[in-house]
This record gives sequence, structure tokens and C-alpha cells, in this order.
Amino acid sequence: MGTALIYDEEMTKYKLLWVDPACKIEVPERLTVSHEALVESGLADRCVSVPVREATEADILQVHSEEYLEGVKKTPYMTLEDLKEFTLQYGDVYFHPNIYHCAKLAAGAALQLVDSVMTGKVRNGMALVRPPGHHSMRSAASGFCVFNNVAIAAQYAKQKYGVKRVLIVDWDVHHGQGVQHCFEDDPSVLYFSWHRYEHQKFWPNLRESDFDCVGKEKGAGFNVNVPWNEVKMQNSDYLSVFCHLLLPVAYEFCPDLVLVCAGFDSAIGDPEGEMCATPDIFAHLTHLLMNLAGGKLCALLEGGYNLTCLAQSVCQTVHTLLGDPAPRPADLHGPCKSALESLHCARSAHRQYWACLKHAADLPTSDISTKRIRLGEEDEKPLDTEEELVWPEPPKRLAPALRTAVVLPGGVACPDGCNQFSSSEELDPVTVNKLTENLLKDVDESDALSILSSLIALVEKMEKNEICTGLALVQDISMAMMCVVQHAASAPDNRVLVVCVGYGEVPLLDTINGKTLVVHFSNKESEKHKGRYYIPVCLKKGFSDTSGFIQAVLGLLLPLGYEYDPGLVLLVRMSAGGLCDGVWQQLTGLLLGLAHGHTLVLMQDGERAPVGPTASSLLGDPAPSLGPLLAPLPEDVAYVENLRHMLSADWKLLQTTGESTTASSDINMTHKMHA
Ligand code: X5A
Ligand code: ZN
Repeated sequence: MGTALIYDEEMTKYKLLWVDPACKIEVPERLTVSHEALVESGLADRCVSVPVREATEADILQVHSEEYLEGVKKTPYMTLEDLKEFTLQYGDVYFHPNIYHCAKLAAGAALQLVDSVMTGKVRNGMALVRPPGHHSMRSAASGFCVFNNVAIAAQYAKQKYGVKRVLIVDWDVHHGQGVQHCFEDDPSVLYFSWHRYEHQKFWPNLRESDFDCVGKEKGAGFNVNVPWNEVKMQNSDYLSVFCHLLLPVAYEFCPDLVLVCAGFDSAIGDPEGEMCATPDIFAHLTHLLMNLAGGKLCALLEGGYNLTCLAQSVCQTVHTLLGDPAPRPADLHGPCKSALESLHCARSAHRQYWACLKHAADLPTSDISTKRIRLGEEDEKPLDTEEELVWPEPPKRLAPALRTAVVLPGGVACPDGCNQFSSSEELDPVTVNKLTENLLKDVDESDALSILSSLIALVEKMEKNEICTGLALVQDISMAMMCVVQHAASAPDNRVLVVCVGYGEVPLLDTINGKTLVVHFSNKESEKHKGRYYIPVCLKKGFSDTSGFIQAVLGLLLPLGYEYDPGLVLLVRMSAGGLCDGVWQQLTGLLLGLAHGHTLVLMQDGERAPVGPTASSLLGDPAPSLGPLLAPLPEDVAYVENLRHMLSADWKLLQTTGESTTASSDINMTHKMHA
């Protein structure tokens, strides 16, 4: 199952024909540099090339009015003067004799992409299009957009394929007000947008872009706005909104199809957005959406005006669509104060609509409403110091030669696509000594030693990036865990995230020095967390309550994992009765975004049924959709919220409000010594 790439040079064949400072950034080179970068990196060759087509009038009329279409239809025959005048009725957009043709191709490209994904020709894909679409309204062009490509695509998917729920994720830095209007009262389309807002001072300066515009009538709750009231938002700010708002709601909603308004003006260096997120963040945003809707994801280009950053960001997105492991995001920290305020407001505005947000904090008491009316009383703007921003080029994303290695006892078949692994090399005597002395005192040595030495050899190959993921069935899971952790954490500067799922005992791992972070999901009665690096998550029904478990994964484990930034994820399945395959696969798939995709799964030899599903997830197949999530147990939602609050003094990516938390030093003696 491949990745579609849709591009046609024809869409570079229109441009601004007069002087307009607001429009001068929307240039044909946006498309050519993006495409060239994909070709030069070899990414284009790895995709399935799908041709564009023109959207039909019927397609366009699903979203736009007849009068508007008739107007645009005349533009190819207009004189320059007529074009200028036609343009004047709209905001921040220009027309050209060839733009109508290109706009039909852009919308048609979106439809071709939907067709390719919905018919199963490919798993996912990206369309590089001009003009963009998300600002365009039923009867108006706006913000460089002529037809609303994504809205047309969503309507088409619903009609042609009977898709019941569509999620539109708009990570462009502008508010796609056209998309919002189109689906405002429609509960079958969930629209999420973050956007530069600055209390309505930023274009398109609309009151309805604020967090409290949540949709209307039946569609109430299905429009999620996160307005940025300051510029310079960073990777942490974006990830935090994904973990604490978009993903929980998206999993609860359970889309059949994900459409992304993939604008890259939300990245560093962009003259419009003035944000500071780096291009590699799009690898993560993409990855985090790829286990929804069974992996059916269509990304449509919207904005992005710094050509260097645009090309890099497009490549990061396509790499991830193709299944290449994402680079480790550099220096994540807590979100900034303003981002937290936006997150806080949006979560509380939505808590009446989404069970996962039921215990979100009240609206902040600060004077948000008074900030709104500051519009108009111009405060002096700092002079535009067109400083050249520089950021490091994202590292090359080399996929290891071998994707998934398995260490299985005799009699267990090697799953398709995996490679059976056994250590060819003898372990060095020092390691053997250590193993026998520390771990193997009272076991049948030879057998255990051969499995453990295979495990260590496997971890070493993962460290060298020769193997991406691994899976091992072991007799003694505690011993295997200790062995891997000891080995991996002995490398300088390496950290291991250990995620244990199940009712078994977690062996004592060295969580003092911060080189191991253990998160243990179980149903044990409120086990206390011991220090900063051992975090038990005790859900009432363990993981047999799908919603509670998934929400804990999204809102606790992911942010912890991102902030910890491990070099290896060790996912351990202990006796985990009640855990269904789909949930386990979601967990596995989501964790692959960490540690450059290096996840090693350990399972009890007795539990062979999950081998196939686990292998499939480690190979990069999307997890199956879980169906719309029921409300999690109220106790569990409250518990997770509370745990997050308690831990957020130590782990800043767990914050969901700007209110300060007191350090958890009373229950945590160890982190102080290493702070
Ligand atoms: C698609 C897009 C931006 C329009 C900015 C107008 N449009 N000032 O990014
Ligand atoms: Zn934009």
C-alpha cells in the first residue's frame, strides 16, 4: 500500500500581474521548489504518481454558489483591468486568465487523491496544488484561494463513498474560515484549525476564528479553533495542542477519512506566520494522524511562503506518509504561556461536547473578553526588521535496511515482512559475565543466555540504525526487561522509555539517574508514583476500557514520551488480559513516533496470539480504527486529569492550563538530586 503524489506543472502557470504587497508572496515557485525537493530527495520516485483532473461544475457546486462559479468562469476572458476589478470585491487574492483552470485542477487533484485513497489504490497521499483552498467561501474568493479544495473533497468523499465522518486538520497558520463556514452545522465533518489570531488583529480578523466558536446546531462541538495570540509558537506548543486537544477529540470522533489542510506557513521563517516550529515537526504531526481512519489520510497543500522551509516541510510530510521513521524532535519543553492559555480556553470551550474533555479546567478567569475589544486601538507595531532566520536543515531520514526483526522461540512462525533474528556474533565475555552474575543466577543458563544475547545484539543493531523495530517472545519477561534496559542505558547519553502494559510486577529498574522512564499501565489500586521516572497509571478497568486507556495514552504517555525524548522505546506486554488487538496496535503505532522509530516489543512467550498484530504495527501498518469511543469511565478521566496535573510540575508537556502547579517534591525525592 503506497503513497500517492499528485502534482501538475500546469498549476504553476498563473501569477500576480500587478503590484499588490498582500499577494506578492503567493508565487509559482512555491510549487516548483516543493516538487523539485521531492524529486531530488528520491521521495517522488517512491510515491505512486497520480494525475490531476479538473473538478466538474457539479463537484464545485457542492460547496460554492452558482453565481460565484459563473463569475469565476468569466475570468479567463477578462482584460487586465477587468481582472483587477473583479479581484477588488474580495480580500487578499488575485485573479489571472489561467487561474480558473488551475483552481479546477487544484480541486480535482483533491478529488483524485480521495479516489486513490478510498478505493485502496494507495494508503495515503499528498497533493501539491495552487491555488490553495481553505479561505475560499461559498460565494467569495479569499486569501489566495478560489475554490475550497478541502471542502469539495470532504463533500465528495461523503457522497461518493458514503464516508460517515471526515476529520479536517488545518495546520496552516491561517484560519480556514471557508471550511469552518461550510461545515459549521454539520456533525459529520470535524474541523480543527490553529491559527495566528492575536486577539483578532491578524488576518482575516474574524471574531468567529476564536476558541468559543464551536459550531452551530447539530454541528456544535465539531468545530475546534485554537487561536494563537502571540507569534513565535514552537514545536512544543504544536505538540501540546495535538496531545491535549486534537488527538483526544479525533479519537473520540473516529473519522473514516482524514483530510489535512497542509499549509506550511506555520513553520519557522515564514513571513506570514512568524512562528518558530521547525520543518521536522510536520513529520510528527503527520505521524500522529496516521493511525486514525485506518491510515486513510490525504494532505492538500495550502500556504507556505518561505520557499526553503516549505520544501523541507513538504519532504518531512511525505517521508512520514511513506512510513520512514520521524527524526527525534529537538529540545522540547513546556508550551509557552500564551499557547497554554489558548489550549486552556479551547479545551474548556469543548468540554461539554467531548467526553475526553469532561474534566478540563474552567475557563481562565483572566480578562479574555476585554482583550477582544482591544482591536482597533492600534498599539505601535515594531518596525519590520526583516531578519533572516536560520534553522538547521532537517537531518536526512534514512530508513534502516531492515525494518522489523523478531526473536521467536522455535515453533512460532516468523510473521510476513519480518526477519527472524539471532545473534551471529558471540557476546563479548564481559557482557556474558555481567549477565550470568547479575541475572542468571538460578535459571537454566544456556537457553536464557542465547535469547538474551540475541536481544542485546538486536538492541545494538537498533542503536546503529541498522534495524528499526524489534519483537521478542521471552520466557522470563522481567529478566529480558532488565537485561535490555541495563544494556541500552549503559550507553552514554541514551535514554530508554519503558512502557509496561499488564498486571504483572515491573522489576526494579534503575529509575534514579533518569536514564530510564517507566510508565506502567495497570488496574492496580492507585499505586503511588515513585520519583520522577516511575509512573504507574492505574485505570479502574486497566485497559479493558478502550476509551480510558486510549485517552491516557494520548494525554499522558505521548507528552511524557516526547518530553523525555528516548533513544529506545521498550514496550512490554505483561499478562494483559482484556487488552484488545486494536488498542494495542494504536499504542504501538503511536509510540513509533518516538526514538526515531526504534521500538522493541517484549511479550510473554505464553501469549502468542498478538504476535501477528504486533508485527504488523511494527512494520508501520496503520492500526485499525477503534470505532467512535464511548465515554471513558468518569473516574478514569478524572484520574488521568489529576495525574497529569500532579506530574506537570516535573513534565511541562503535561500542562494544559497556564495556572502554576506546585512541584511534586513531596512524593518525589529523587528528581531534586538530578534537576
Ligand atoms: C492559503 C494561505 C494566506 C492569505 C494571507 C492573506 N492564504 N494576507 O495561506
Ligand atoms: Zn496560510
